[in-house]
Amino acid sequence: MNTMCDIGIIGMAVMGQNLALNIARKGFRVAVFNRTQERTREFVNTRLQGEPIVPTHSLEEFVSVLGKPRRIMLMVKAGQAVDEFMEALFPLLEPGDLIIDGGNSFFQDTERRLQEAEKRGLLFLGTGVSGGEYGALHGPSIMPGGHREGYELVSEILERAAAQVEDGPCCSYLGPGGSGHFVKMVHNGIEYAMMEAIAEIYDILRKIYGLSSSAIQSIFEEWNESDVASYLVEITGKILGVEDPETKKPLVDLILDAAEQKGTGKWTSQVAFDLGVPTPVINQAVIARSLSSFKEKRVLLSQIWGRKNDTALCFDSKAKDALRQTLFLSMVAAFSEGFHLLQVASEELQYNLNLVDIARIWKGGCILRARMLSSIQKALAENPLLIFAASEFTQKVKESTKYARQIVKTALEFATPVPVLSATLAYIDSWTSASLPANLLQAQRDFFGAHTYKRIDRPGTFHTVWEGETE
Ligand code: 2AM
Repeated sequence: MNTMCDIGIIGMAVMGQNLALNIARKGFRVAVFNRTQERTREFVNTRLQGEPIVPTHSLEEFVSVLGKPRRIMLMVKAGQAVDEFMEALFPLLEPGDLIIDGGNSFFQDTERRLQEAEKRGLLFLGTGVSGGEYGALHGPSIMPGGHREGYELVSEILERAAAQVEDGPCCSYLGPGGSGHFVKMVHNGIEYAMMEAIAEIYDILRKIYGLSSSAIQSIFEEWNESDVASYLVEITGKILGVEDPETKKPLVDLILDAAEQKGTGKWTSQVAFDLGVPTPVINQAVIARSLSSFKEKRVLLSQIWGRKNDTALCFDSKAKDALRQTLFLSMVAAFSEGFHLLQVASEELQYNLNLVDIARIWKGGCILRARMLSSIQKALAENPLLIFAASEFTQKVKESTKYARQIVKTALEFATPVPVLSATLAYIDSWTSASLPANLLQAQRDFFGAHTYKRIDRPGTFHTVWEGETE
């Protein structure tokens, strides 16, 4: 019997442990290593139930138990830890061996690491893994990019470990270079937007309609059987039903309203700016998290402003339907922005991405999984300018827009901030406006900076002396 391991995983925090268990339960032999040995020991003592997992205590031992070509997956903190492990592994590996970075690395770091691996004749994959701890154990969505020959060495392992949906495993080779981590970054940007859209709807329900957490829980449970059915809507319903064991109050009511972030949403916005792709819905979600973190200052200002939270509106099925349609619209807008960004990146960075396949691997395992992804697959197959404008969506989006206007108007009247819901409308309204006020912007630019402008009635570039003499 061959006792060499099929794959090795470095990093035994929960994601690494769960992925190791998942892969081992599919019948592969897995070597594991962690910088701090105690973590490996604890994993072996508390979680193994006869799975073919081989704990190792030094990198040399780890490498020595791997079958060749060696396949090594790093599940360590993004940043320096990845570089340190790569440096330490280089002298122990041989040409043709594969390193996979399964953390949330920035795609440009992945491009650099791929070059470094290539210089040594090694193969490299930068791989997004989404689905959190549960997904890692039961089947995540896996987004690998980098050397195709590298993917071929692990395709069977990764595809069997991934979530399975009706049209295959949620894992597919995405493209060269840092494309896997790029796709994961955009996945997270869309995730920020969907989370904030849900949070804004929740805020309207509690502040403007005065509903309790348990009443809102029922609404999200009901919506999880509708066109907004998704993992994030599902967990929102579950969260709202959890009681604090001590106070017996809904736990969510006791959580400080100051969000944190690790940076993938911010990266999405930064890269979108760099590539000239408008992503206002995602941007507003990133800003909303930043603004929420200034809790003390907000409390102070709310006192100066004399803000009161009096509810006034009566909640009925019409309001509920309008809110669902508003959420649907924001979700479609977030996906539209994300796929637009992927489309542009695919050309600019020569990733040659298959967008339909990306929608497919997001259908299971990951945080973005949503019923609407089947429609998005169809929409993308049409190759539309933007998803919301594909024939699969136009009618429904037009209809939802009417409801979203009512909801945003109500929120504005009650001074309840809805940055993502309103950016959704601005995004769709801007894209569908033949005329925007940028003529005035061009005139202003030409006035103060002689930046010139173009005219609608004749070709050429023009400059005007707008006021007085130039000398
Ligand atoms: P540790 O258990 O030794 O801290 C998530 O933090 C994972 O990344 C853990 O397995 C952790 O190892 C590892 N990690 C974080 N920073 C690291 C570093 N600088 N070098 C090696 N491993 C690191």
